[in-house]
Amino acid sequence: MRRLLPATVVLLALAGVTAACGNGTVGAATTTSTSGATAEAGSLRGNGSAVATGAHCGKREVGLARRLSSGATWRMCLQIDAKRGMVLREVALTPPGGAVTTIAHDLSLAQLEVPYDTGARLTEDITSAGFGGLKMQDLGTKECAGELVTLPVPTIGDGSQFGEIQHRKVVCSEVTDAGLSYRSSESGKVLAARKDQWTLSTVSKVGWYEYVTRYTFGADGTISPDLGATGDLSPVDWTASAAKGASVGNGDDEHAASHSHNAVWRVHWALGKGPLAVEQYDASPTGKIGKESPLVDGGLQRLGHATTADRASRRWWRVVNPGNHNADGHPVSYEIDLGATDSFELTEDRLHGAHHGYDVAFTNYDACEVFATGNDETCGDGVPDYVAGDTAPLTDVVSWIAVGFHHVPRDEDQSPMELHWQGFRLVPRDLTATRFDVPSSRTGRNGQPDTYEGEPLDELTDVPGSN
Ligand SMILES: [Cu+2]
Repeated sequence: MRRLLPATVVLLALAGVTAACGNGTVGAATTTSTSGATAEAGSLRGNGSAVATGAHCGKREVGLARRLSSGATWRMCLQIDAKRGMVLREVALTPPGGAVTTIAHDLSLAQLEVPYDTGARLTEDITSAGFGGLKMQDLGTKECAGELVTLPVPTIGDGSQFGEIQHRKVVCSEVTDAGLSYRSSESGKVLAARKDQWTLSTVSKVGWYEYVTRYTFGADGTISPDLGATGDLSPVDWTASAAKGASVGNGDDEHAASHSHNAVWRVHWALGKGPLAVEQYDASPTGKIGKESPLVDGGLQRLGHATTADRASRRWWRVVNPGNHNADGHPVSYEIDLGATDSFELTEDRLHGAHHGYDVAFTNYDACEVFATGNDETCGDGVPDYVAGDTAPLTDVVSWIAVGFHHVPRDEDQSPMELHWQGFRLVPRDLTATRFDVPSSRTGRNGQPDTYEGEPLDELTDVPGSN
């Protein structure tokens, strides 16, 4: 189990949710620690000092905020949607000493498709079953070593029009140790620091599987969306074919069917105010060798219109605000880091005539475009339709991020199944001119230095062990 940090930062706050809302049933939001204490709403207490959250949350939302080890503060509004499950809204980050910046207007899962390799089953767990409503599980001390947050859980949509709203402890909020933040030794002195992170998670039981929706907010400004799966293998998806599954019982006759967990997340970006842009970075070796190493040329290319894109070596994307610069004069951006993923083509897209999957797609925001497939709205069935129908320049950017896991069952999946994870990271790129928490001895270090360990650089061209 991860070590739980002392409550250096607590909090929970909220704005706009203290009044009754929803079907007139919502009371003030509270959180309850697993030790039974209830967090005080309305202020953020970091290191003993109260900080207003400044969140402006809507009806059926709860405002949350945390100050982390770097001194950065995250704040956001949280809601539970019957289909999408946990939805994060107006996610804002205040670097230490900096101004608050809204990073994303909206962040949630947009689909989870599970096609079985036997061809016998395809589930769309977001648009069919839904991660919210009765599928969303109450949590206790086993699932949550931090604080439990009570949220309105609507059974239909966002609860604004139909269904019931239950108030249940469905979100776990934990601040945990996140390991080493940096280490750098200079002139025999070691500078090193650890960091913490803030995690929000829910559990949704869909059939035999139980899915953990998890968002981790780093002290360095990174957002890590992840989907975990546990529960049990499908008891009805077994096959005689060794090519379509793996034997997890005694011998080699019966195979639990292999299948894919095709997850797509939707991020509606903000990055402050003003029109945004999307850029793809690529780098390739030129084929020439320099004095010691191959020459590589790389650069950013603007993706001017809605598009899908695929992973490639040395390729990444960023969403950038060309009108919002950091103190170094660089436009503020966030990088989409897919990490390890099994690329996929959504089966529903293929059935609808799309010929090509994607790892990431970019479109202009449209409130009607919510799900990656099965959207079932006049604006299109899914992402390929959105891209095809979106001819305006990309400025109000939504990214659709596809992260797949081809699950070949193994003996250890019985029983219950060990949690397996898939996800990606959103990493600040030039949000601030330097790292958030510059130690005092490194203050002013920005750009190529004149000296290293007191030596002029021109005497350092052949430092032993340098690279
Ligand atoms: Cu699986």
